Amino acid sequence: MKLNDKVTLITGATAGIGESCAKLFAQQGSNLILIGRREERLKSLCLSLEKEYNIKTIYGAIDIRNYQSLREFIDSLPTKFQNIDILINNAGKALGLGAIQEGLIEDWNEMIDTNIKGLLYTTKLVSPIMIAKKSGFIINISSIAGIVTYPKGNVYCATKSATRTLSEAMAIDMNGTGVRICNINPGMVETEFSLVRFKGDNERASKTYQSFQPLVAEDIADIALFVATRPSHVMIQDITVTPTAQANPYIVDKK
Ligand code: 8X3
Repeated sequence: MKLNDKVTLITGATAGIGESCAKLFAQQGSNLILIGRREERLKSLCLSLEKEYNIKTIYGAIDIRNYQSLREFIDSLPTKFQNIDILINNAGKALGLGAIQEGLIEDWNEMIDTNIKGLLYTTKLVSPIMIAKKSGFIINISSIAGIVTYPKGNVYCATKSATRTLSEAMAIDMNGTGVRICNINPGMVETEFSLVRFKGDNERASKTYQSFQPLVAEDIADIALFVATRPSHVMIQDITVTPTAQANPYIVDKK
């Protein structure tokens, strides 16, 4: 039990990397605050993790684009959840894959509001708690798309590039406070990511991960756990992780 009695807050916890982090951190004894939009999923995840790992959980069925509801939820956390030790800023999405000149304003807004503004809102609410106790860890889930811009990725790539920049900014601005920051840039991970990007087109989504072995959500959760369990003088700042078959967004060894 590496994280006994710690409190970890995870956004986008209902599926994929967020859900895997919840499971892995619970397994190590961390209590959990799970945020997501799908209440039924959050409820059953919390129940099963409490039962299996004997930890405490609380969930908020919140869209992180809504600063007011996020603030009310965090401000009214029961005492035992108030001392947040680890924040995993995971919530994020890609919507559509198309040329910028044909882009949809509502997709752009949703990506920018979730991936950038939602991450900022959560960080603004949680970081003062960490700074007050002179310790904490913020893990931001960015993407290889934030390092290499690929065709038709435009706004999604921009939001992930912003995530990397904000991770760097957090490390600078919180230097000396005891709060550590890590930015993780995953390559292709098979989750609901492509199903969301292609708006429910299952065939198109599953093609993304055909003919090579993609990463799975647990691979990223495993890295987040490693990062979060280093001694307090060690801050891993930036990690890029791809499937062995992927060199960059363009070069994927598909058999
Ligand atoms: C997900 C990875 O390469 O599909 O962020 O953009 S990629």
